[in-house]
Amino acid sequence: MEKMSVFFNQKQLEFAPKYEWALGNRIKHPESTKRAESIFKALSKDKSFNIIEPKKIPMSAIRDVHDFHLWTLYNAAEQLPDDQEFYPSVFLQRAGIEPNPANIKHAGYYCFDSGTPLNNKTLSAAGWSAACALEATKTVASGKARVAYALSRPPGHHASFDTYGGYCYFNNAAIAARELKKKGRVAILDIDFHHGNGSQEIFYEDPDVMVISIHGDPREYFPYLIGFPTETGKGKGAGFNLNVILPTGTKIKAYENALKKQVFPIIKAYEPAHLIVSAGFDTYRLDPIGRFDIDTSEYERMGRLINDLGLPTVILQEGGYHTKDLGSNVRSFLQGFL
Ligand code: Q9C
Ligand code: ZN
Repeated sequence: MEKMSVFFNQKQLEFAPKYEWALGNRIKHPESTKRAESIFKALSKDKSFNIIEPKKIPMSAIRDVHDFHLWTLYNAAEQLPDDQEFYPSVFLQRAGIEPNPANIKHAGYYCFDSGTPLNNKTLSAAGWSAACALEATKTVASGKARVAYALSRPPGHHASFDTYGGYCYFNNAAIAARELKKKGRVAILDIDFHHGNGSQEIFYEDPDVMVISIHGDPREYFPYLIGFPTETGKGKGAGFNLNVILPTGTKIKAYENALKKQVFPIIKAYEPAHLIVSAGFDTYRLDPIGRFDIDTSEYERMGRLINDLGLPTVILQEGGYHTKDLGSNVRSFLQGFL
């Protein structure tokens, strides 16, 4: 039996955000280390998976996608004392001076929400998360496997070229897409409950990377200001971005319909050489943040449908905040590819 490669580095667990400010309320941070532990546990006791530790943070691949100012800023955060987490107090986009990313007080220039803290472990964890994504990508790009999974945590799809937010610091899907672009067209299918605004922005004018996101209505849910069906790409990228909004309470039947009727025909017509799945599990019926109604066993069906596209596929972990069931949900989804 062929095993699926899974990429994860224990160093990712050293970053443990404590709380977020959610619409003015201080809540326990949903993106806890328990998420990755739940997934790690579920996959390590299943013989179908082979867990591999990436050995190097891919600085140049990160530089290919992001303004180096983000790196400099996270690097400045390494000077914070243990256990202090930093939230900017000022979010001025129309600054009177050139922002200095080495000054953590300027973080608000790069940060777009109040849920994504910096501490002295952020850079390392986000770097190793990107490493997982790139190793999974190389495994697929080299033809060593048709499908691979990166336990990329912290997640990535909300981070743009020069902004961070939504618990995301480096855009793992974009890092994967840049690598895969060397071998032809790439499609990113984002099934996280939230719109993948960072991925959309990075490839908005790029006809060689199509970005498709299926998500809850931004008029009601994060990131509020972006993710509408009218956003279809720009310049050479016009027509290569697709946003599909599904209603609160969406069940597997309606989700499947959206995949089969709206999404798959577009992917097939595009004929990508590779597929990247930004796999969020905050669509789970018990998720504390997302508001869809997908059950554990139904993720396997979702996985199988995507697998039936027959494309070489890199699966990247994004959201999913019901920590107890997250591992089973991921495992179920990945089984759909086996
Ligand atoms: N009370 C991802 O799933 N805050 N990010 C929500 C809920 C932001 C989610 C507040 C949600 C970001 C990768
Ligand atoms: Zn999400």
